[in-house]
Amino acid sequence: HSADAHRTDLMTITRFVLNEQSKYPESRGDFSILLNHIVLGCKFVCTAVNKAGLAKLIGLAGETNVQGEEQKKLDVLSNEVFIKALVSSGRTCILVSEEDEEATFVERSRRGRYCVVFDPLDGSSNIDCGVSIGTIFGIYMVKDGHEPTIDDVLQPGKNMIAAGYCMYGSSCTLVLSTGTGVNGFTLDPSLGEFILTHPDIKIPKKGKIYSVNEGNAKNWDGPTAKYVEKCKFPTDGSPAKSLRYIGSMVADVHRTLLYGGIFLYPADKKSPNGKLRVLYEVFPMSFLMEQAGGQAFTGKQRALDLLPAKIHDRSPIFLGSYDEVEEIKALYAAEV
Ligand code: AHM
Ligand code: MG
Repeated sequence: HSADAHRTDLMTITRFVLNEQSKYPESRGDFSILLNHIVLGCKFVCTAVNKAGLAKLIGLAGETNVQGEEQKKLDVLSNEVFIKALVSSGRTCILVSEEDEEATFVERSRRGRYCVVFDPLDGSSNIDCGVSIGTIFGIYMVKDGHEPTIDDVLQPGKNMIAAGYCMYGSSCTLVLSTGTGVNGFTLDPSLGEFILTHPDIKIPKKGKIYSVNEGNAKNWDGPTAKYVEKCKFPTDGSPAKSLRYIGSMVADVHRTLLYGGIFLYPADKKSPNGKLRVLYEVFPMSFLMEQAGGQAFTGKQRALDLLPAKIHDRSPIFLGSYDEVEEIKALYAAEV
């Protein structure tokens, strides 16, 4: 009988979040409305990504569409969709997107209490060959009714009230945390709904996989180099780790979350702050990792304690299974 119940009593992401929010008497349903608009953006991007190969056909017909506009690149299109969905939700006041140099301040008449930082389509080097890509987002809340300023988003990641990502992979998966654990939802294309498929995700305490762009090895610092060397040639009798690197943060982090292991984008001589952006890449993923029982470290401190000075700041990042990040921390501590 319980198997039947699973199939007929579908826990959609909307229902799940409404349930969660109803635990807080002060909740006015604003968060659920905001999330619905993020979900709409994810569904749109999912459809667009699935059609990306076919879109080329239209392009071939003359490189311009009926309106005479040049065909928009998928990342630009995704950005526009998210900005418009978030503004029209009426629940946001500041939006920070990887695609836009400046933050968007929502006009007073459509303003709400939430700030959303996001990368609408991360891993764009993977678009043209059909490899998994994703959207990453983090949410802050402006508590009192003051006039929003950029300092409302230049906040440590630990102040986020929610974070998540959507992976456009062999299926479309949305992973979300509102600060009480991590849950995964898979898009049922026939229903157009995200259904709870991965309740209460916990990352394995130890991992057998490391994930890093080893092409940068000649420029690494000592602790990173030592850690990766140990992955390949362990000295404590443990088996060597496997290397998996997609080059799409959402996909690499998703695998790390489900299978355990570690994902690294360290500093190197050429990029002393690494590559990944603090606000909308490092913070949301670190938030999810901690909520799943893992850790996230910058080489100097807990990632979620960072205070970004500018909206597009970068930071080195090591995140994943608790024990793996402990090892990295020990190597960095031994260095100073
Ligand atoms: P992007 O925002 O230009 O797509 O770059 C971010 C991506 C991440 O998804 C991924 O983890 C990283 O860049 C890979 O970088 P590299 O090609 O240097 O290994
Ligand atoms: Mg990115």
